[in-house]
Amino acid sequence: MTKLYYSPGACSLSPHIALREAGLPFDLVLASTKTHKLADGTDFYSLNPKGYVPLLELDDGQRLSEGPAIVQYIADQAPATGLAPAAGTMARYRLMEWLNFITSELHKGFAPLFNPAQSDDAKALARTSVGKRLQWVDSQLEGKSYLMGETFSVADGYLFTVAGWGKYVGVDISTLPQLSAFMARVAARPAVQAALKAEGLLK
Ligand SMILES: N[C@@H](CCC(=O)N[C@@H](CS)C(=O)NCC(=O)O)C(=O)O
Repeated sequence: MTKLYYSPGACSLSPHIALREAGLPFDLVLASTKTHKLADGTDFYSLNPKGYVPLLELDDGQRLSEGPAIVQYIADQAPATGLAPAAGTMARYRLMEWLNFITSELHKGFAPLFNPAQSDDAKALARTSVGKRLQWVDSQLEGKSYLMGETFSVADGYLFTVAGWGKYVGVDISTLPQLSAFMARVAARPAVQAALKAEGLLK
């Protein structure tokens, strides 16, 4: 059985949503980002030397890390779902363009805000920079239900995960109408509700 190593509400929520949207069977395995241990005491570094979630373990024992690669792998297991356009098409490169933007500009842009060692000045800069990026995302959602148009893709699950961190670290997205509507639209999807419940983020 495929395993997804996750931590509640972390970036691993993105492949978690993708697995549920794809309708694939999987086990969800808690890997604390604080202790880097599994519930049975296994050192998570022995599974992923980089120490971070998400990590996907395939049926044959291979392990795949890095969120953007993992979600594309998942999408390609269920091509009929449209979670990713076919490889080699221009639309697939557009999806990769979004995934790379979300991972490098947004996901890592939020990182200083979760780091207690960062100064207030560094955090203020990070808030401004992430805020600008999210403003641009808001403009890109104008007239569209999802980043790629009317079809939900793995980039949407990733954006939903990362933009959802704003409320914990003082990045207000309520002033961004398209992004706010997008967040509500994605949150209402049954697979997303199920993922949030499974991670204990929704009653
Ligand atoms: N480049 C990685 C970054 C993953 C990442 O930042 N994971 C965080 C949670 S959102 C984590 O596990 N942090 C704990 C640690 O690095 O020890 C990816 O895109 O998958």
